[in-house]
Amino acid sequence: MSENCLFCRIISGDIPSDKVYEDEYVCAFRDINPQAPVHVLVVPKAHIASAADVSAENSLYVARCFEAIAKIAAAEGLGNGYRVITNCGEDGGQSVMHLHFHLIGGVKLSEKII
Ligand code: DGP
Repeated sequence: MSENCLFCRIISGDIPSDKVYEDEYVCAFRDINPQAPVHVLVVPKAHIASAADVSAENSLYVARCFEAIAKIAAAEGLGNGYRVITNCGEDGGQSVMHLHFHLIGGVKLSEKII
């Protein structure tokens, strides 16, 4: 837990959020500024700053995030597909420096970058 980190404070319950999933490793809550009908942030409970900070020591958290994504997507009715995005660092457009995966769906998504 990092005292100054917004997502650590959401995980701890210090700051309220609309949580949709939680387990020992993962917390997931709705994005405050949704870009699609379903827009959930899937966040490791360990403070990992970004994708650039994933290592052999903490990669279990990342694996658990993707296990959670599959469960949340099913629970949110995204059987027809969805997109998972992580922004990394300044050039990648990351604004909150706690690793998170945007789970986006509920509509036919356009604006593919890749
Ligand atoms: P990124 O730009 O990839 O670092 O994504 C950060 C996301 O976090 C952005 O889509 C908006 C969301 N966000 C920022 N502050 C809050 C908050 O206080 N609560 C919730 N639920 N989401 C937030």
